Amino acid sequence: MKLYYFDTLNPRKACVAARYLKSPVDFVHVDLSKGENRKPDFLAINPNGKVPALTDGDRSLWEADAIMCYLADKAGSDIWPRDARQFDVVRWLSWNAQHFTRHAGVLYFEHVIKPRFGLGEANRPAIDEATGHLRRFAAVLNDHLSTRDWLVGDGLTVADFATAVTLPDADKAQIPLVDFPAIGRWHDRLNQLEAWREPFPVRAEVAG
Ligand SMILES: N[C@@H](CCC(=O)N[C@@H](CS)C(=O)NCC(=O)O)C(=O)O
Repeated sequence: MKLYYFDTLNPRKACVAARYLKSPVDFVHVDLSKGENRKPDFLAINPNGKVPALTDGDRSLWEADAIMCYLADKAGSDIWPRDARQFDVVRWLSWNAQHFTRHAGVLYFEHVIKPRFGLGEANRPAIDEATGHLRRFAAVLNDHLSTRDWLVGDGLTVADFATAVTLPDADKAQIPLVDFPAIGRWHDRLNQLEAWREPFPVRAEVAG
């Protein structure tokens, strides 16, 4: 299998899952800053021109959440449970995409991606709007996590990887977590996983 990635938010989920599962993938760096994601070879794998993407023989798969589930299924891992917990995992994946990371992602884009790639000044109205929405949904997440260690059942699932994906950059992205201590404790638990702390391969030219 080949996992196409760049060291940004959505590929992070797929790379964490691959590392955690010790999936037999070759990591392929796609440099978004050089437009490698818009080249015909890559568009043949993902017509959206976005990372992550996975190939497994003739099969190609895109969307980070789907890739996490695919890798977990292939590994026979319980982070993609095969019982009624699966509905809860899908619920949190969906909720996260539509609500939590939807707004946290705006803050990540404005405060992390824009300065990193020289994309101009932060958009203050967009930040204020995202912060307001985020507070509302962070309260739901915090409440849920105040009585449990993980989002679904009593074990780690891909829903945790997906929903927490902005948290490693929470300070830089100015994601307001100070009022949500259960989210902080949950992220501390994820930080105990090496795959979570170090999701991306060390690249020779970067390592020097
Ligand atoms: N819904 C997609 C989003 C993927 C995505 O937006 N990837 C970004 C990097 S974090 C990207 O490739 N952006 C390049 C572009 O849109 O040109 C997923 O979950 O995988």
